[in-house]
Amino acid sequence: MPKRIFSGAQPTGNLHIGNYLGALRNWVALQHEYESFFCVVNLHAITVPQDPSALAAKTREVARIYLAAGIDPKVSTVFVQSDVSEHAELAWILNCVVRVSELERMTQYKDKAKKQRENVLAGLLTYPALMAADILLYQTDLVPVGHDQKQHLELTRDLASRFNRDFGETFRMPEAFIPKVGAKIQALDDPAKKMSKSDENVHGSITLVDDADTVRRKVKRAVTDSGTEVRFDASRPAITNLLTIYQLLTGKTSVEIEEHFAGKGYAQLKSELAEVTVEFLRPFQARMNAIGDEELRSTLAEGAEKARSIARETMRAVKERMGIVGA
Ligand code: ATP
Ligand code: LTN
Repeated sequence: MPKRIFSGAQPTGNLHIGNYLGALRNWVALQHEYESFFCVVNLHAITVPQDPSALAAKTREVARIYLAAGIDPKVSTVFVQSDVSEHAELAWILNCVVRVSELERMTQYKDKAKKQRENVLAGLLTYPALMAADILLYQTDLVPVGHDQKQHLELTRDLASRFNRDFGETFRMPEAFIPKVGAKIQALDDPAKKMSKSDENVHGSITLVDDADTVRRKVKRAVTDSGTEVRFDASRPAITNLLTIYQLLTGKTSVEIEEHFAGKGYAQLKSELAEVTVEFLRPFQARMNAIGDEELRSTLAEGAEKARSIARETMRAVKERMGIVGA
């Protein structure tokens, strides 16, 4: 069987350069080496309340973002999670494999539950079972994600090996692919927090749909550290975060970048970072807008068809092993 990749992003909020640098750009780079499945995970999005029409629009926007980022639908399978009902079906089964204690230990659940206070939906707790279903349905080898998904990946592996042990070899063991640089882009307004789509403060992230003036304004407002030197330095997290974004967008090495900024101050770094980001986003947004509605619809329909044929086979094996049989 060919080596496979699966990954996805939620159609909530606005995708930001953290999502791009931590995840999407690696999907693009890896798609030629693996058989790849990139999914818009709309069933994950509803684990917190969503406005229905906004969710539908975001689902299509995220698919456009995948394509604009360079996912080639001739090479990779791009689809929407809810178009392949096997995701929900396997999620239910894995909900009967995972323990509540395991789910309650997930740090993302704990953080998000705190924000929802007493209105936490059951789906927010069981979200990792759905994520494991996404991955295991396709007999995935590699899952390119940002650092925040590491714990979910470890749980997915635990569930795969528990299922294989209890019911017989069924799932391939997936591995996380977390990039060395860019796996955790921090918020521009607070380098102690990750850049996040669900942050109420819009100044924390540069979104992939921001216009040039917005990008310049956000970079200018970004917090900096004490000191003046522009260097990669763990004790100066705000500057190191800006430098990391600059590094990934320019493809330069850290040594080249430090030489370039030697004797220049934070203001120079900000102004160059803003321009590099604007120049990255300009063609990106042009590509997004050039994708026609019909082209998008047919790409997603074909993707769902391809995904379904593989998902169906895994489900058949899962049900047979578990003794789930009907008439
Ligand atoms: P939220 O921040 O609202 O929880 P999210 O951005 O983490 O949302 P997704 O859209 O599902 O949620 O994330 C898509 C991908 O982007 C995942 O692989 C995730 O690990 C990665 N990612 C998210 N935030 C960052 C970040 N700040 N730096 C690097 N990668 C990130
Ligand atoms: N939970 C992920 C999104 C996600 C995902 C997946 C990523 C859902 N299913 C399967 C990789 C593989 C997040 O980033 N919030």
